[in-house]
Amino acid sequence: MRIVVLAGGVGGSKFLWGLAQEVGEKDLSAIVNTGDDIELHGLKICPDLDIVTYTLAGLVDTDKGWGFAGDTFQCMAVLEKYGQPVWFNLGDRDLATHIFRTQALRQGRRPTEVAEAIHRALGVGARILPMSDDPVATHVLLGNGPMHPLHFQEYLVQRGATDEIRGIEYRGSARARPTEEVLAALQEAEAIFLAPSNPVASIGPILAVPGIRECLWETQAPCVAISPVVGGRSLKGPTDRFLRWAKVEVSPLGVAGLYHSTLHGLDGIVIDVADAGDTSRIQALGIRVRVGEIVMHGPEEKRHVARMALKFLEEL
Ligand code: FO1
Repeated sequence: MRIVVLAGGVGGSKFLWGLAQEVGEKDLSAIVNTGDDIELHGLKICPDLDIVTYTLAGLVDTDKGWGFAGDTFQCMAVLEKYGQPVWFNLGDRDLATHIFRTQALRQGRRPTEVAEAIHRALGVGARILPMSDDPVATHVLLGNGPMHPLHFQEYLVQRGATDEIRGIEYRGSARARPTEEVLAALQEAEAIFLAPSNPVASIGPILAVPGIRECLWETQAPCVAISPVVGGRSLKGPTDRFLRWAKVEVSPLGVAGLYHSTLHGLDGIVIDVADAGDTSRIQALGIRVRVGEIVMHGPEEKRHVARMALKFLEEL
């Protein structure tokens, strides 16, 4: 079965890893958010693509959820001596990825080709596709009076996502086009999952690329979300803050409703036992619900969530 997963970084990669263990990598494609991409030290950094790649390659630092396991940060220490901003921690091995990517892009290779070269070199068999080859940069608008924009990584990492969000912009998205690879993956998909990633900051930029949402409107493939919210809180990061800004209830019901209206119909959602009370209200929207343990720490939990989602799909 050809499976496509729309994914952000840490939550998306955990779900993808579980799926890869259950169904193998051959028919698995990830369409990954690139709105978090940032240029630092003259290098193009694609955090979500790298998190997904390192996770599927079995190389990720599973404690942090990003970067290579066992990486060192000696280059950062020297950059700091040179007075360079070091708030975004780039490991020494991780830097090799950014150097290779930046060079390949400068030579004129497409971001999709470069992402493929990286994940193939690291031994990943699944297809890891940037949502677009065109640049999109997610910015968060802050401030009490006049609003000022901050790049998503500055908001998340530099400022710790503590400020109240006043707005969000997916800069460049209106001009961005999905790649042929993304369109083909969606058209050929027999099942589509929305990973347990931030619906506004991670899945939102993917759906904002003109053409992707339309593909999802038209697809015959079942579309199932895994809730990124458990018991009124984000599984990872500031998802709750972003949902509140979007005036979406911080619950599986809120997430299901958001996807249902954006996609003109969501077939199903996998929610945690802690939220079983939402079931009938989600079903009232015409969305099927599967309840189980969806918090993913260790490998067995990731495989369990994948198995549950696959079984749910069969029964839809
Ligand atoms: N997240 C942090 O909280 N602090 C960091 O210093 C940091 C560095 C980093 C470097 C490479 C990379 O691929 C990811 C990195 N992340 C870091 C994670 C990243 O900011 C976010 O988790 C994702 O963009 C959100 O999906």
